[in-house]
Amino acid sequence: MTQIPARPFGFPLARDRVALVIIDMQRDFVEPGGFGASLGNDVRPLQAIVPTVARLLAGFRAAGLPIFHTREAHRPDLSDCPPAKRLRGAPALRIGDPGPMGRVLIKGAPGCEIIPVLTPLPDEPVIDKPGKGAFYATDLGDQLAARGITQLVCAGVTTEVCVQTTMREANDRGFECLLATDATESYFPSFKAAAIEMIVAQGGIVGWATDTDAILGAING
Ligand code: C5J
Repeated sequence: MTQIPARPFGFPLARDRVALVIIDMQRDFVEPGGFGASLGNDVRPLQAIVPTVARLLAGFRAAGLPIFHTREAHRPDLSDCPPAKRLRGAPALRIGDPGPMGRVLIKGAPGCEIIPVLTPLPDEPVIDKPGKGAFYATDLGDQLAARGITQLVCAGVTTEVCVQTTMREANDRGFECLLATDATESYFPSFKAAAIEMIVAQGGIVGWATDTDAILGAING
């Protein structure tokens, strides 16, 4: 078994049971002129990780390992968006409102699409999720079980919201999760740093963390 150097200790990679999950690299979160930017967030840190996420994606493709993509995406009638989610957030622009790239986080809107450079291949499932976590109200768990996957390498945005929520959901379901620290980002640097510390705290209470070079070195080595 290959050990990937990681915090809080080496990640015990099982090549036949690992998948990459790229979370919510959507135009509305990452691009200038999208939903995230229109709320006043600086999207430059999110743009800066795009080449690293692309490298991680290419590495998994080259190794022939499974890849899943997620999108935070709601039905046009918002029947999958409870008031607790719809009515909170910045009042200026909420989920379902007409935004700069179409209706915010609604399936089919241009802003809801994954950024072009990370476009999924036809055999890479895209999980549309109405929650922050990728397991809630989706068939991700069933899809992973069907392929015998028990380990997840996680990347994407934002670290402390959808990435961390997904890792917590996965950890509770028995998955071993490794966060690619340079392939995830937040609008708030201190939140990203804190999320990484929360994940690896107490002997890896949520999972492991390391960088993309360490992951690619192990899977392509
Ligand atoms: C947020 C996400 N931050 N993908 N979504 O609302 O992290």
